[in-house]
Parts: sequence; structure tokens; C-alpha cells
Amino acid sequence: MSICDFTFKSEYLRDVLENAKNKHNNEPEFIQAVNEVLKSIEPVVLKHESEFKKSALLERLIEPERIITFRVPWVDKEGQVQVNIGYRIQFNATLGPYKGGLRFHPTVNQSIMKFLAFEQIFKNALTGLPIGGGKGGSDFNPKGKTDLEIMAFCQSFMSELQKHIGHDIDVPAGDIGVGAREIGYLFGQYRRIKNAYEAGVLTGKGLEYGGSLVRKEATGYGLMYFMRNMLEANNISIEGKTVIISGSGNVAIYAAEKAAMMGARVIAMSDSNGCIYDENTINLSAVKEIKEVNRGRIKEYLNYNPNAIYYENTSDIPSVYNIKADIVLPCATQNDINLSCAELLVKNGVKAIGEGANMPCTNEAVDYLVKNNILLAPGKAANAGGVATSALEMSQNSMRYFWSFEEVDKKLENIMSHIFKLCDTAVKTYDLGINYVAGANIAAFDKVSEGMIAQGII
Ligand code: NDP
Ligand code: 2IT
Repeated sequence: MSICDFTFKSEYLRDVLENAKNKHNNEPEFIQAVNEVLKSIEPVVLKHESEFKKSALLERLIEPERIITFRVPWVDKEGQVQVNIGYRIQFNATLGPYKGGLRFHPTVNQSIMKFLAFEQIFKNALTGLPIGGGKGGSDFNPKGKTDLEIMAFCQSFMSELQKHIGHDIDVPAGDIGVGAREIGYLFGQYRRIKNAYEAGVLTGKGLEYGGSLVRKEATGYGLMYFMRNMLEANNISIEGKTVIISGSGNVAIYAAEKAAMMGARVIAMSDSNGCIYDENTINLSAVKEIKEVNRGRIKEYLNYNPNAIYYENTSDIPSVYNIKADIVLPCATQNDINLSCAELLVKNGVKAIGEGANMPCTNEAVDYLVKNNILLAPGKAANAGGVATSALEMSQNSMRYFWSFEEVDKKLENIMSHIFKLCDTAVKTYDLGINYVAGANIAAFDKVSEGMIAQGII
């Protein structure tokens, strides 16, 4: 996998990146995420180079405060003991308790955990809410497992994780492969071991036991709120635009729902096997039933509409990206859009891309898209609605109270507008055109670095 070498004017930045690459040459995703941030913040670093260098600010920024890995043994339905690796990366708690999701997917490794935790620091800073950055998960594969197997795994995972988390310490939530079912089992085990009802220790909880309204919808809805802000700032209306979405999980489904509410037309969605194309409009109730209720494959959409078309993935460009649309929403996984995919999207006339996923575009793809004047809503900003609403869930848990759907949704909409303003102000201040990727990184870095400087050398 290419990690794209941006070139630097700042010697300090060049050294920091070179050292990181040497130290972590087996962590390509982490280096990719660091490279993107360091390149973006170069105009700020050039102004304060000696001060930052003296206090090793950037070396401290890219070194996690703590990495926890642990063994997760559990018994499968045949009575066979299985062993997975558990992770929690507590990257940076300058702005608040570590906060970030848990990912259960067979591809999970330390590089992926570190890139996600690193990005989370900046994303969480952009929300303006008091949360630091962390991430965790396991190489456990939930696909095809029974509920009892999922519960056995979650209980074992939490038996170790509980030693390291707490509502003022570190607050996990969901991510790929971790939804309401898993959060329920994790919370149950935490409560049982601690013998205390600390609702704010996890977010994304069920509504019956401390969850927040809108948390389920928040990442996808927030993505579309950000997208609308970005389009409006560039005099484009969302009404009537065609949309394709990579993924059909939590983020994808609620991005599709809000896109339809805004008058856009979602014509394709996918999973890791392939995509469905429905030229009129995707029937979202069918997708919800397939994915949220039956935990099935997107291909099953053909049972709901035999006139739709299913395209299996056949190359490193997921099939969904072959379909022409005005707006593209990668809502699946990292590095979904490589350079050739970005070239294809530009050739097909894409107007805007909104990163629902974390780091769905390679650095080469980002570079190419920005140079070709495509409006690109960066994940750190555009998908921050999920974690922002998690922070609102924590607030409600602290108050022992809850807000209505409308109240939370309005707060989410305001937070996303505010995040867009931060990105827009940064691009204007540094004369970055429509490079909202750099804008988001600069705006977030300003907050995190100020906090780190104020708190001294730790
Ligand atoms: P889900 O598990 O609900 O859905 C994941 C979707 O992505 C599925 O359609 C899945 O297909 C597809 N997918 C996952 N991994 C791969 C892969 N390696 N290759 C191809 N397709 C894949 O996860 P979420 O919707 O919660 O997360 C989607 C993305 O959004 C992730 O990048 C996550 O980090 C990010 N995100 C999530 C937030 C949240 O609140 N949940 C908040 C902010 C960002 P299949 O079923 O075939 O595996
Ligand atoms: O990537 C993310 O921001 C998430 N998976 C959500 C994290 C959270 O704590 O809600």
C-alpha cells in the first residue's frame, strides 16, 4: 500500500515524519494519517517552528499516551476456545477523557487502531466538546456468529477493558462491527464487574438504558449536514442531486436517509462483496431490513426489487464507484478510494465527496481530488457528528436526564455547521482555496496544540 510522500518545506516536519516512518515502518495506515496531518499543518508550523521543535510538540502529538493490548479468549458454539487480540489506544487526553469507538473486524491491527485513534484526537477537537482521542477493538470477526458467541466475546473483551476505562477516563462506543447489540453486552459486563451504574462509560447505548436519541442516526445525518453547508458555501444546491454510497452499515444507512430528506436521490449502495444500483432511488426500508434486521448481504436487495442491478466487486476499485453520480459518500472503510478510483470519479463528473468513513481516500486520491477542484468533505470534520452526539449522550448521562429527538438533532445540526465554519475559516485564513482537508487539520491542530502547550511537557 502506498502511503504517499508529501514533500515538506519545514525541516522539522521532514525529520518528524522520517523518524516516525523509521520507528513504525510496519504501520502504513498510521504513517499515512500522520503524513496527511503534518502536511496540512505546515503553514502553521512554519510560523512557530523553533518553539514547536524545542518542546518536541509534534513528536509528542504522534506518540500515543498509552497503548493497551490484551488477550481475549472465548468459547465458540462448538465448545472450541478461540483467542483474539484486544486493543485500546489512549492517544491524547488533552481536551477531555479519551473518546472513540471500538472496531471488531478481522483486519484490525495496531496500525489501523493507531490511525483511527490519531484521527479521533482532531475530530473530537473540532466538535468543540470536552473529549480527547482514543480507539480500540479486536481482530474478532462478528460475521456469521450467533448472538451467544457475540456475547461471550464481548464479555471476555470487557473483562479486561474495564480495568482501563471509566466515564472520566476513557469512553468507548461503536465503529465497524460494533453496534447497539455489542454495546449492550459490553455495558452489561462492565456494570456486573463494577457493581455500579456508570451509564457514561460507554456511548451508543440502547434508549432504554441511557442511550441518546439521534446517536444511531448521528454520523450519517451529520455527514449530510456538513455536506449541505459545504455545497451551499460553493453555491450548489443539494436538491435533485444523485448520490452513491459505499457501505450499507450504520453510517451509510443514515447518510442515505438524510440525503433523501434533503431531496437528493441515492441510486447505489454497497457492502464488501459488491453494490446494488437502483436507477430510480434505493428503497431504504429494504436496505434497513437486510442489514439491521437480517444481518444479510446487499445482494438480497434483488429480492425486493428484481429490476435493480447487482455488481460484484472485481478489482481494487469497489464496483459502486463505477456508477456516475453528483455526490459520492464513502461510508465503509479506509483506503476505499485510491488514485485510479479518484481519477474515475473525476472522469465521471463527481461534484462533491463526503467522507463518512475514516480515511476512505488514500493521500494520493486526496491530492488528486483537491487539485481537480472536487469539493471534499474530510472525515475528521464530516463524520464528527457521531462522536459529537456520543458526547451529548455523556452530558445527558451526567445530568441523569434526556433530551427529545428534535433537541439532539438541532444540537447536532448546529455542531456540524460550526465545524464547517472552522474549516472554512482556516481555508480562508491560509488561502487554501477549497482544500477543506487541510482546513480541518489546521483548525483541529490549533485547538489540540494550544491545549498541549498550556498543560506543559507531558
Ligand atoms: P458498520 O459495521 O455498521 O458498517 C460497515 C460497512 O462497511 C458495511 O457495509 C461493510 O460491509 C463495509 N465494510 C467494512 N469493512 C470493509 C472492508 N474492509 N472492505 C469493504 N467494505 C467494508 O460500520 P459503520 O457504518 O459504523 O462504520 C463505517 C465507517 O464509518 C468506518 O470507517 C467507521 O470508522 C466510520 N465511522 C463510524 C462512526 C459511527 O458512529 N459508527 C462515526 C464516524 C466514522 P460488510 O458488511 O460486507 O463488511
Ligand atoms: O470514528 C468515530 O468517530 C466513531 N466510531 C464514533 C466514536 C464515538 O465515540 O462515538
